[in-house]
Amino acid sequence: MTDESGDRPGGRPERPLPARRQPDDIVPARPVERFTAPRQTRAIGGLTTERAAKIVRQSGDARWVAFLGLVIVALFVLVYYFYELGTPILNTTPRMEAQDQLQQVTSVERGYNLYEANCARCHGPNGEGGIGPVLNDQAKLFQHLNEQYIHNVLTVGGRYVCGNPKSLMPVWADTNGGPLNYIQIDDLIAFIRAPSTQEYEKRSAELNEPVLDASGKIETFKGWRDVDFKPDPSATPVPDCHTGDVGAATPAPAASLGPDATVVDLVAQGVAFDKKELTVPAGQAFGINFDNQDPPGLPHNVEIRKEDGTVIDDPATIDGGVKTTYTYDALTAGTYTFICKVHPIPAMTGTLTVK
Ligand code: HEC
Ligand SMILES: [Cu+2]
Repeated sequence: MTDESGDRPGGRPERPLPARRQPDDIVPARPVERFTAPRQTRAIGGLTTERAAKIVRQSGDARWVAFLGLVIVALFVLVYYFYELGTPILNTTPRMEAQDQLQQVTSVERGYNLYEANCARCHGPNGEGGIGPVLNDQAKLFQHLNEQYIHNVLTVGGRYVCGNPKSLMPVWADTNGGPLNYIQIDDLIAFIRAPSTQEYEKRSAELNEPVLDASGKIETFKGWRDVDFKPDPSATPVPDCHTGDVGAATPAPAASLGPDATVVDLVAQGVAFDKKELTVPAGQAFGINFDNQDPPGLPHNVEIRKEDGTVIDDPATIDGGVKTTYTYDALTAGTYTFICKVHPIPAMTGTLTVK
């Protein structure tokens, strides 16, 4: 049985592809008529009508499949677009933002545990201060306790940031021999700067599972930072390592002392007082002409303490390059300490004799 045998009933012989060329298929070497296809594409003469119809139908099917495929891809792109960027009508959160949000929450929740474990004993469980300065103060959180600064404090410790060789604030970053890695430092920063508008879940540090209170509810905490806080425009920027009240306006002008009141001079320079001994009369208000000759950004004050450490008078700090006259209430005879509250170091501590 050959191809040409034509023994199929009622049909012309079916030609296998490629069609064998007939001599008349050979294109003659004359100029080809424009816009005509070669003869073999025009002639489906070699096919049965059924076969030709099937081919047409099949190619129609293939086009359908291609079209559906395209529709699916187009729909996917559209849906993914809105998934990624948020839908305008349903108001869903864009995926990236949601992811960011989730990460921030996780970071704050881990930071909380790190804070309670490492920092609360000095800065208080809620950042209210204690051995260390207050941290949850809005005036501080507004600008002073920024990411960069906290990062710096935790990396080099209070010793460098506060210029206090005896600083109790340890180095935390493992790059400087501390116990915390950079992710933990970032988590701590996220926690300290967490907004008070958001509620976070307490999670167990080991299992990362929510901590339940006695009634079986998940325990939560809130951030410290009030996002709407605006500092008093007259407030001075909070100095580093500031321990006292913050956000207070610039020191009020000194109350005038009597004309015969004792006013002694004291200079601060290089994070040190120029005098270690001051003497004032007992039972009389007195003043200290205080000259901070350190560069701006290095605030000092002159606080008066009893020998047992009780603070008697705690005037506002003045910035580097500023002079002021502090006035103090009358003291009973005895020995007191005058000290810079920002730098309670030997170089900024002296003895005040009242007699
Ligand atoms: C042993 C006590 C102690 C511990 C623990 C401690 N701190 Fe401190 N921290 C201090 C003291 C004290 C200061 C003030 C620095 C100074 O006077 O030298 C300070 C200062 C700071 C400051 C600067 C505050 C400011 O207003 O400029 C930040 C921020 C801070 N600590 C964060 C932390 C964090 C976060 C932790 C936990 C990882 C921590 N501290 C653990 C004692 C401590
Ligand atoms: Cu000082």
